[in-house]
Amino acid sequence: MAVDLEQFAQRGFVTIPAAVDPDLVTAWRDGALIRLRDRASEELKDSVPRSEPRDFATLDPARPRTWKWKRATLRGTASAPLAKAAPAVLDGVAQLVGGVGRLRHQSISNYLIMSFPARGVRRLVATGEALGGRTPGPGSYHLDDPGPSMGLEGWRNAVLLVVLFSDIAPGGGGPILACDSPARVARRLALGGADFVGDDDCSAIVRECTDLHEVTGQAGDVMILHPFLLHSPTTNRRRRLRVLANPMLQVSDTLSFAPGSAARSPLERITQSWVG
Ligand SMILES: O=C(O)CCC(=O)C(=O)O
Repeated sequence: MAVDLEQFAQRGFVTIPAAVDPDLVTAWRDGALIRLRDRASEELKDSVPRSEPRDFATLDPARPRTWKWKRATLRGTASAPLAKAAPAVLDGVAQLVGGVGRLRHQSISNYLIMSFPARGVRRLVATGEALGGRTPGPGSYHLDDPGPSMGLEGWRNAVLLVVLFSDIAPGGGGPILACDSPARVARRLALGGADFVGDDDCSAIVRECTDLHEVTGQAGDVMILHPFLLHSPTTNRRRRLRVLANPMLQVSDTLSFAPGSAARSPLERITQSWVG
């Protein structure tokens, strides 16, 4: 299935439904809480609230009452080649970056981010009920791994994947994508001296964004995001544990994002078109 380049140019992302091998999705999702309980000292990257690895020993995967955290992230301890685990994603990314040979890595890992059902909030129960007015404040939007780049030169980050390992209903902790941010981020970078490590540039841009999209979907769906797409975590107001991965895929050379530089791919051409 070819990626809809028009949608990618307009909204900075495309969705590939049912893209990941369902057995892998089940194994990694179902293993997540067990890894957290049994191997937190080796495999926990961080949690909110911050906790000692031994605190997870009382977590019972079958009893949500014992899930005392808002979020927890597990390090990647296993990986799977995209060609086998999610071939349509590899094809889509290759189409965007100008060929699979340009990618530095072609795999996904079980680096998983869990968002637990929040406590002390009004819980959403009806299936159609949306996030409503409860959108996150501008300060929680960010770029992943912006590195020290202050301009459009030197970028290797090509696409950010959002890989759903659990079904996510509206209000179920799916991140919010600021779909009209990538062009704004590109234009800010083109001016030079940008700082996307701190909050200021991110917040200023998000305040201007109007196309905010809450990620929802089925386990196995994958969104391919432009690396300049600002996004924010949200509170999980459902009863279901939310599990996703969001690996960045890089090219091994650098991307020609600056207008006038030699674009080799739709990703570069689209980015240049945003700057004009
Ligand atoms: O967990 C999420 O909803 C988003 C995670 C995220 O944005 C990140 O880890 O950078």
